[in-house]
Amino acid sequence: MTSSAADRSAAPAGQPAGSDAPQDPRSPGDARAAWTGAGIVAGLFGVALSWCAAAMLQVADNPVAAVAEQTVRLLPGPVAEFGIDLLGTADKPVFVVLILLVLVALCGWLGRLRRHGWIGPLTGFVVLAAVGGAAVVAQDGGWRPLVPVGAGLLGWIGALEVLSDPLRRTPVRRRGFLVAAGVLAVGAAALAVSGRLITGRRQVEEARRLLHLDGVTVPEVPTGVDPSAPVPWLTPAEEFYRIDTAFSPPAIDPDAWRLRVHGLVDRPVELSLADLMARELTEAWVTLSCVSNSVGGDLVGNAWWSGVRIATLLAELGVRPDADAVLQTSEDGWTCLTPLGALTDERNALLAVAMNGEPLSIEHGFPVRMVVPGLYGYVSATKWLVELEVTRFSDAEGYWTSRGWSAHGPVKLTSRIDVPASGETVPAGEVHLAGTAWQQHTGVEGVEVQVDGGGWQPADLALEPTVDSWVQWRLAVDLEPGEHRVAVRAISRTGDVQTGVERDVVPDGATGWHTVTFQVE
Ligand SMILES: Nc1nc2c(c(=O)[nH]1)N[C@H]1C(S)=C(S)[C@@H](COP(=O)(O)O)O[C@H]1N2
Ligand SMILES: [Mo]
Repeated sequence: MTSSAADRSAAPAGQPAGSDAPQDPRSPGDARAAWTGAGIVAGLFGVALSWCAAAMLQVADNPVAAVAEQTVRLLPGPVAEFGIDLLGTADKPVFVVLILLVLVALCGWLGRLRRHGWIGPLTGFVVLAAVGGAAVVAQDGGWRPLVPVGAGLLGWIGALEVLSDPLRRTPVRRRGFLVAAGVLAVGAAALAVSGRLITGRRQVEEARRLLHLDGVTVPEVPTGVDPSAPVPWLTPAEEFYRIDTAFSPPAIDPDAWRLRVHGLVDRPVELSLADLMARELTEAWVTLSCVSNSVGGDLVGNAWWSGVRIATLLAELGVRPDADAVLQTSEDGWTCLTPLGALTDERNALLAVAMNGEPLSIEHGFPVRMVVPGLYGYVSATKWLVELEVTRFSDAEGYWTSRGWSAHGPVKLTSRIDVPASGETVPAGEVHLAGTAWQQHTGVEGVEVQVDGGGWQPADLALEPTVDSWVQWRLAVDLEPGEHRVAVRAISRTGDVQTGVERDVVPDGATGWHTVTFQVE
């Protein structure tokens, strides 16, 4: 007990060891506590590492849970029943916690043994890992579940090595030890949280896969849109731009999901997904775009949305006359404030459950999000929606509005050149120009193209099946070899001509003509 470097340093000159000075940070008792602490921190780190590895490898059970499960199986029937009786449905988690406590206590003891060398703790770790390994194999079979066990074992050894180094120095490096212990503890917590997030997400993905949404139809690309357009009419979910403040997208269990609608309404409600699906479903092509999209940018996508019209719901709930806005809140706390008018007029403002004929992906708001044609996403398109509060602009503020963006966010008239790209080289002769244009809820009447600063020429438009979707345009022009510059502008169905004045995205969306420069050879 007194042979280690830590203990030698525990009796500095002039202070008798074992005197009544237990507060001395370098006393023997304190050294023992430090070694125990090292064992415990290393133990937690290894367990967290194995848990996270199990989650990443999609192994059904992590080693601790597997040991719990197998122990319950090995218990004599009456004992197990007694436990289940006593603890009810909490029996499993309680048992896992018990095993964790025993494990951590054992690791603390192995940490103390480390003072005398590696043989004791190594033997102990290997025995514990063997127990875990036996349990996961009994549970799952195969070699895969052994990987997390191995990772945990290496985690134990590595962490204990890192922690023993400062304790074995003369004098003991207290600071070094505390810093290492702190870093490993934070690392263990981060691993445990990631493991939880990964498993949570997997469970929700499975629930999403099994979810059947009655009445949702697969999109049929309308005849009349351009099948050979450089940017396809329908944007698949995986390619749809994604903008949110979520560090990792919330994984919401669709069975547990509720939408609370309250505020300035006569009859507040709380809806489950089943309640929502019992209502009439509306499906529509709607283009969604972001206020942060720069001129010519690609923060825009077009999808077939299925959902419930928010206007009908609000009408049933009886909106008070003094209301002029709806505050939307997401599961992750993000908010936006939407003009009430955009949610109650004839447009298809939807509580969307499906995108392109499938339940929303987790990234795009599963299980329910808002889609409001004509407004930028930051004031209208809340993903992972959980709450709607009918309110007033004078009483509430949304996430981005409180950070300098405009309170109202109507989509501006926009057009884009998709081919040729700037810097591209194309063969001389007939050059094919093509792109997209949009102003949701208003609609695009025409698109004009300007070549090398000349006059504006009308482009051919494909079908725009609804004013809420984008429209594809194309134009073939004869061009001589050399450098050329092409600009585009749209004309809205209300007769507005897209402005050439260049403005930045802040506070309410960029303006200016998209221009490309390319070589003809
Ligand atoms: N919960 C939540 N919803 C959100 C956001 C967010 O940060 N959090 N961003 C909004 C913005 S700015 C846009 S442009 C759209 C983008 O939706 P998408 O990621 O499905 O394309 O979502 C909106 N909904
Ligand atoms: Mo956005």
